[in-house]
Amino acid sequence: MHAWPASEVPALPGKGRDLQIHDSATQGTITLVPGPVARIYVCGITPYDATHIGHAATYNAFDLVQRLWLDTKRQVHYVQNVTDVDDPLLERALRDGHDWTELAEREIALFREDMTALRMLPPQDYIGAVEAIPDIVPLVERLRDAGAAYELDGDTYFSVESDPHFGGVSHLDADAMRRLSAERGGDPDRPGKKNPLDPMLWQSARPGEPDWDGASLGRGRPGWHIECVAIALDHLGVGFDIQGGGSDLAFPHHEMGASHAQVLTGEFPMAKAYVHAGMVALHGEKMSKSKGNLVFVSALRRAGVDPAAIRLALLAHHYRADWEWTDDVLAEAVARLERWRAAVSRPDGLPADALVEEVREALANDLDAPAALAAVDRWVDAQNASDGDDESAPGLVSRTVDALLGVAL
Ligand code: 5CA
Ligand code: ZN
Repeated sequence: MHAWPASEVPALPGKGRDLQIHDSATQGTITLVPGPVARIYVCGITPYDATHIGHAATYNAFDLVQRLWLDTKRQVHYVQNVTDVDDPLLERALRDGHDWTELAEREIALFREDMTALRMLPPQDYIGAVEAIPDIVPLVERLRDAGAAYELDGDTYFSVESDPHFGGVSHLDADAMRRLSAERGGDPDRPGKKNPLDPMLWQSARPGEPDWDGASLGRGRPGWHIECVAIALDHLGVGFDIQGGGSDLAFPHHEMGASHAQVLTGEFPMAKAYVHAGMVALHGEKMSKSKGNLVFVSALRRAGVDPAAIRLALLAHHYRADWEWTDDVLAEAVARLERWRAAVSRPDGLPADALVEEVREALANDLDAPAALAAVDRWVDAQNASDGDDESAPGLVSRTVDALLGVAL
């Protein structure tokens, strides 16, 4: 599947620092020192509704990671999936009388437009679940042959007890796991399972639903967690630097994925760091497609909001915080964008070499985008209040904000 066009990333003088990032698996901050090619897998959308601000905030966090790594003069291998077949997508298509493939295609197209407008750098590999089925089936067969999967009325389940490290990504107790499993696509109450938490690896064909050739598994469709494991292992291999997503993916999705990969590769966890972004809320509740309390990026764009202002609104919140979208959040971002643009549109200004280092330092410190914005604010305020004569300064600030924060001034 094709991704979206990359905006150019200006090169900055000097070199960025290595990223210190909070890792859910070790429950602490670790310093990531990738090889010459940094490897990241970010869980993509389930395309049954348009990109909302919550999605945009999560992808913004991982875009910062990519920009930081590029600034350390590494290459980045970024993989993202699209869950283009799953229960919520099929249910929405059925509810609205649409063909599920057309619904998915339309929403993926809109997501590409939104990502492009927000200057999110694209993944090199943008892979749909459907196109990954030929890679998924043999992995499920291997799990079964290793004794880590079992059949229940034609469906194939993963046995969480086959992984001694199970629980090592999300660190939740059994009650919380059971509750979240029911909320997030699992079926803990289905009779006959060995452990209520066991997730589906391969669901046998159901009447009225799409199905594919599953070789010895029979016709059917893939489970959600094995989808991301297959795509990640296939394109990045085990031991890649970051697996990322919103905090609602820590359990069961990333937990189950790490367990699948442990049985398949002997390594745990699959990624060096499990990075989780906070949840964006609207009117006091997590923005979610299932609840419908959404602010769409595309709707804001249609209403004439500058995508750079949307991006600044996202950057004003630390990626790990849960926060609420309000009109004030957007108004502040619009005002900040105007101030910044005025400051860099002058022909000269205050030297900005120190600012480049401050932004680098802020981002390397667990992606502290609010601290980076505060540093730029300080330069902008001083610049607007003085008459510096460094002719290279406004351009350097523009390039810094563009390269490291993805904001075009
Ligand atoms: N396709 C799966 C991942 S493999 C999925 O979770 N799709 S999604 O469309 O539901 O979400 C896409 C990404 O946006 C996920 O990382 C999810 O954690 C994140 N996300 C969803 N809602 C919010 C929210 N309100 N705030 C922040 N991030 C969110
Ligand atoms: Zn995923």
